[in-house]
Amino acid sequence: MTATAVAHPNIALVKYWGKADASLALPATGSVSMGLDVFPTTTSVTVGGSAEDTLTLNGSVSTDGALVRVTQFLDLVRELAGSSARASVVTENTVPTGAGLASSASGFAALATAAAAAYGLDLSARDLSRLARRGSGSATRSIPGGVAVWHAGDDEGSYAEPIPAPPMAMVVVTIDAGPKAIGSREAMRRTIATSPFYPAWVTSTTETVGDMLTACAAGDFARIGELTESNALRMHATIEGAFPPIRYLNARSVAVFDAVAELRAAGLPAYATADAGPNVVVLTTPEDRAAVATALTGFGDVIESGTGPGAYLLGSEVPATQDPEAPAPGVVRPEESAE
Ligand code: 2P0
Repeated sequence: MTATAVAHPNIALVKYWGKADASLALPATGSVSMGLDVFPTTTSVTVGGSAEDTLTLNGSVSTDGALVRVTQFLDLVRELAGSSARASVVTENTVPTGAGLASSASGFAALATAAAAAYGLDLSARDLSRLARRGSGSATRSIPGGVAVWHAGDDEGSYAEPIPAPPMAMVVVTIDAGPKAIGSREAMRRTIATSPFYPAWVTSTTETVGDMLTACAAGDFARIGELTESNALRMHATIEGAFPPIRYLNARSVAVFDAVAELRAAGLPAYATADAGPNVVVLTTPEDRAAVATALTGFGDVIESGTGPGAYLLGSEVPATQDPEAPAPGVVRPEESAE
């Protein structure tokens, strides 16, 4: 059985930074995001036909930590499905991997959607979001797409769902598409263990989630924007308070924050945010996205995005052959790609 799914990244307006329970991937606070309509990840999962799980990422066979993480995730799916069959996973990721643009969000949302279908699970949107959470926290929010809240809570209660919000757009300013120096998982651990600001981050972010839900329901774009920029800077301040310190923003990132403040002063609705890397994402309105993108050309590679869809299945197919030794459609076996 093969199933193929597509998912998009999301950018948090109120950030997730820190776990309450690492084994269940429960966040310390809620978070709110906007799903993008650019940088999709397409993932096919074929169950059976191989003795071990395999992962082909952008045409290259993976044998490293990425495969370990995928296998651990598939173990959860197998447990739910009562299956011991191994799977071949083929994924095409158009997000700059590891650059702090949430490649794990679209990646695990697409994997959860495809794997659930391929293993024959019939999950509600809520349960699919809970499943994606176990792969990567931010993937929870890429299941609904759109503007979504991810609830803190226990295993049952920690899922993402869509919320009403005014029309919004984003402009992604890619300053550096290379892998970041320290992954967000390790950086979160270090922040919790050593940043004296972390308890205040948890308290203030819990409040900000409530304020953001109110602003979204009211359609108050300016309030959404100011909460977004403030919460991003609070997250970075908290991270910078770790020991040894972690600093994701560089001088060019800060220059974009300054340029966005100037755009605002000139009357454009624009608010900056940044995740675990130097790239800056600017929240704006659909009417103003082109003007914002034009103004920021020169700071980096500039890409406009509207509000994107939730994760979806492209369709399921039963492989033409039932021969367990035959390669599944579209799957590159390790021996075939060795050249
Ligand atoms: C977010 N980030 O809310 C925050 C803001 C990065 C900065 O979620 O350990 O890759 O897999 O749960 O989801 C990145 O963290 O971490 C992230 P895990 P994830 O988008």
